[in-house]
Amino acid sequence: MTRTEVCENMKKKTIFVLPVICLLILIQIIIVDSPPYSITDPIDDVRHYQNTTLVSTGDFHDEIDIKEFIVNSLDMIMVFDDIPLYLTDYIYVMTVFWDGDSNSDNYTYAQFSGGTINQVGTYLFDSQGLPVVLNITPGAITTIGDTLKTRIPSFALIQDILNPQYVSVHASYIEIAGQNYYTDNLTDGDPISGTPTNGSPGYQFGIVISGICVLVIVGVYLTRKK
Ligand SMILES: [Ca+2]
Ligand SMILES: [Ca+2]
Repeated sequence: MTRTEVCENMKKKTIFVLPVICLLILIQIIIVDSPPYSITDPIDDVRHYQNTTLVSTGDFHDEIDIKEFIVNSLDMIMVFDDIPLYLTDYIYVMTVFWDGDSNSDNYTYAQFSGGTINQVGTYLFDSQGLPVVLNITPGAITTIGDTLKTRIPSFALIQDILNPQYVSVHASYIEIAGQNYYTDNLTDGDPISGTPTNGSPGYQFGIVISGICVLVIVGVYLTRKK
């Protein structure tokens, strides 16, 4: 190969490689520069139930007192008044419904509880309601200071990740001895009367399922402790 041919070859390679490099840089810029989705919750608004009766609302168990919930292009983050605990009798749940078409029930569900359950899953469906992504990642949730953070499985496949359709996050502590139940939750979006995307049967079904999951966990704890 002559020197001229080598130069020509390099030029051709550059023509192909350069756009790819530019695209990668652009993706990085978009990920870094996009402002995250964030919702806030007051501090000292933890509800205290005894048996099933609401006793008071106030400054109880800072480790479940939600301050903020954040979604960036990669992660979901819950911020508390104190360090969240991966211990028996504690339950932390994050449920986020994503953008989709009229038949969508795309969502990510994360659970961190009891010192035994640490799991996050993303479930995405096509326009026929058939599953296209079912990505469950065990052990992905970590505590960092006063936060609980998890990478969102298949984040790159979620449309409009910084503009979720509906968010429901929840933290609770069960004190069996005194039949005390402490809980704080934060929601955003309307699960019933939102846009047509929000109102699909699958979407509401998903919310009911996540609610049932919490109830089942609480039931298991109460039964175990009797
Ligand atoms: Ca507090
Ligand atoms: Ca709170």
